Amino acid sequence: MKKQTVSASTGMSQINTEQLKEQIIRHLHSTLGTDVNKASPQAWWRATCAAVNEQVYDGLRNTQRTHYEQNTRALHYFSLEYLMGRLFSNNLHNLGLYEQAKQALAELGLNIADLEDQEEDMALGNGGLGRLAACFIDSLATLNYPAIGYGIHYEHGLFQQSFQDGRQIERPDSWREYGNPWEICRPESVQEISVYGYVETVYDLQGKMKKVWHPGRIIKGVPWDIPIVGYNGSSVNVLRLWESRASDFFNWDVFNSGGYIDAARENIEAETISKVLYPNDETDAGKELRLIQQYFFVSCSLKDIIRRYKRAHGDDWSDFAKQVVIQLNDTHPAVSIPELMRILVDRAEMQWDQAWNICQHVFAYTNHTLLPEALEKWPVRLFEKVLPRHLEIIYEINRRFLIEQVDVLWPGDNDKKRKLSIIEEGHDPMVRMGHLSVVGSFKVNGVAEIHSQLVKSDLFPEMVALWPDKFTNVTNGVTPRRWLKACNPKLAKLLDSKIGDNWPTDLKQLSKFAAFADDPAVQQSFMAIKQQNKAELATVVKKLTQIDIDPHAIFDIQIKRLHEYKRQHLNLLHILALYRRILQDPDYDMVPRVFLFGAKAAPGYKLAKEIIYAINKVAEKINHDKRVKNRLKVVFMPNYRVTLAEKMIPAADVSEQISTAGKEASGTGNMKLALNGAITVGTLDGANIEIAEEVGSDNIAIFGLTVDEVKALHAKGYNSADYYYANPEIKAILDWLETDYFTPGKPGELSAIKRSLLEGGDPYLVLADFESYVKAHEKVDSWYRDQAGWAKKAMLNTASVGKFTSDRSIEDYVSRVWQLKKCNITAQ
Ligand code: NBG
Repeated sequence: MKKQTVSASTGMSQINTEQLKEQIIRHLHSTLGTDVNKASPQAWWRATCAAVNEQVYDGLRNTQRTHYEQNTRALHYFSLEYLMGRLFSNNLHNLGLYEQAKQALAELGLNIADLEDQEEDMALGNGGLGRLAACFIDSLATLNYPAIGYGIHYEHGLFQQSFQDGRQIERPDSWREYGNPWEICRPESVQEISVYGYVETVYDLQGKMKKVWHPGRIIKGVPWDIPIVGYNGSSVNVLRLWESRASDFFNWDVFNSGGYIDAARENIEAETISKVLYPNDETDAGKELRLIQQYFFVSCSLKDIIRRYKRAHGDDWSDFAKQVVIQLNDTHPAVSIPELMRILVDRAEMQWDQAWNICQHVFAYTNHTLLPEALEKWPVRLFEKVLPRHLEIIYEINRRFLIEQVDVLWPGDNDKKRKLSIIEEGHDPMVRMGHLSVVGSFKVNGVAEIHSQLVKSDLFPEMVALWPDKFTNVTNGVTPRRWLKACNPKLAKLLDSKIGDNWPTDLKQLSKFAAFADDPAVQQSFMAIKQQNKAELATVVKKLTQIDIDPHAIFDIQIKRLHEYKRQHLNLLHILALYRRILQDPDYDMVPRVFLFGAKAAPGYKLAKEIIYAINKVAEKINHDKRVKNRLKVVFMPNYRVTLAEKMIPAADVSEQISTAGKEASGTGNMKLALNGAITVGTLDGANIEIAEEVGSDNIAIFGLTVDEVKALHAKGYNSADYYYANPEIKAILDWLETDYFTPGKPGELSAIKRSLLEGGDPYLVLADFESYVKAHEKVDSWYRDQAGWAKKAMLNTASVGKFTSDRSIEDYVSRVWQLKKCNITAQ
């Protein structure tokens, strides 16, 4: 075999096409046990993954050794969700091997795209929060920060969605039914954790009181490591996901006493913990199993961290907070605060104050939503049952907080105490996880400027009075490696040729592309690429939905979880308005438009499912109506997920970011679409505001009420019926939905939307924003008629959004929160 060259930094081999080919065939033989003559696409894909892993593991070993030798401070990202998507092309791109692999496979008679399609999405998340975590771990590795992601190894990720007569059907997702080539099981790092049981108060010989928790169940956590490959020979970090199993110890006892069936039942119960991802986006499930999931992964992870710390420091805890920082991705992992206290106070026998001091220097908390239904609260009685000792610890944290902090600033003010207490009083007292997270963390951040402001002013104003320096902002970002370079190779190449190829790790470089925005030749190349991407998407649409769409129409895309606050129904009302105008005026002049949706609704979220149904029914009607003459098409893509996003985003002309102002914490799809040259139709909400600042008002269509106007309208008293009666178009559309026009023979089938907007009071101000939304779209229509003008706007979008790389977010976290040092990886 030819000698491999070795990259200076990580020691990852830089192999050529010929060597890669040899490796793939070797793995086909020795790893897959098959032969070139009979290998299935799955086998080829797995053999290629194995070949890729040879490079990955070199980097992994070097990274782990370097981190160990340098005993670096490290970030521990705690998240219940990681929406990874596929890793095949991502790993190839980050290793700098994509072109070689494409070539090697071609020489073996294979198409790399077909192999890519062999991989199931790793959908261990719901939406933005989980995808953000995935972008962040990509950036952390790329920037050479020592970091580890901790989460749950769900057997079933987010459900698969299909439509039956327009209605959402859910099916379980089995992303690793036949194993997953990227994960490594680490039996040597198994942990055991406890739940249930009771707490006993005991006294030692000196009369010192001690609390002893006698757990009711022991559960085993088995770690699976997914190597996270940084871009261009940087670090290879790890995402460690815990799978739950019955503890051997526990089962053995039951088994020995003849209880085979009981032992089997215990097994199933223990395994249930990591069985499924809760499919709720921004709602709090509040179920016992969910609390156990949270505690399970947090407890396993803390034990893992402590094991690693002790290897270097023994029982000396004094450096713990110097070495370890833990980021809580929303309140989901907040139970780690009392868990660390329990370990320090009960197990390490540390004084409370000393333990609390460590905690308060270890944890930082990111808030991702202001929606009240998403702010986690756990019934005290549930906590008591599942985690009795932790409840006691939370009471003590709360008692000290109320006396030492709240009562000092507001002496004798019981209202303040009631409002700030970690325990919410009432019939069914609750543990407020947001309060616990703020009290137990040294930093709290929101995810876009406006959102961080609202966290301070509306959610935790008193906490800000107590700790003004605790609160900060880190605006979200997305990895340009996946969301431009890998998913839009043609645009990536154009950028390489015009501004050089440093932009994937230095996205501000994109601003140089602005110099070409008036250049007709570059405009044409840019638009030709968009056109090709649209044609490719049209093929995907045809395959998945049998709907023909015209790549010359405007592709207007709304992709995100289905939620009333995201207002897919506002989009629908606009579509109905256009349809009605066309029917009323056969010559209605509009640039042809294809409205594309992608969204999953939480299975228990009725209205969200009704909105999907309504869009599908309206689509059916419009797409078959000859009178429309192809001016309008509506497509609801089934089973929206990362892989579909990668196909839709490069093909978008218009990006719908239309949440009610104040409701979308940040959004990250908005960034991906703008990066790929789509023009945003959006409200002044979340990161839209910062996108508007970057791209300039000529290159974005802003509409709707502002946060302050929304507040003022609610304060004054919002009456949606006023809009219904005042605007004949609104009235006609809503009434139309009640007829059987879209559901022949079944009037009233689509009336849930009208009901929510009228009787339901229209909580998300759809009707209030309708007119201004329609106007924004008229503006977009007129912009598109000037193709050169449009090209310029689109190009300026790409050129102006360098701020929104997740590398910048990570650098912000590093300087504002984590205080990490880069660690360059050395080869041995
Ligand atoms: C979501 C917000 C998005 C934001 C992502 C990532 C939750 C609880 N929140 O606006 O709705 O972009 O978090 O920060 O999923």
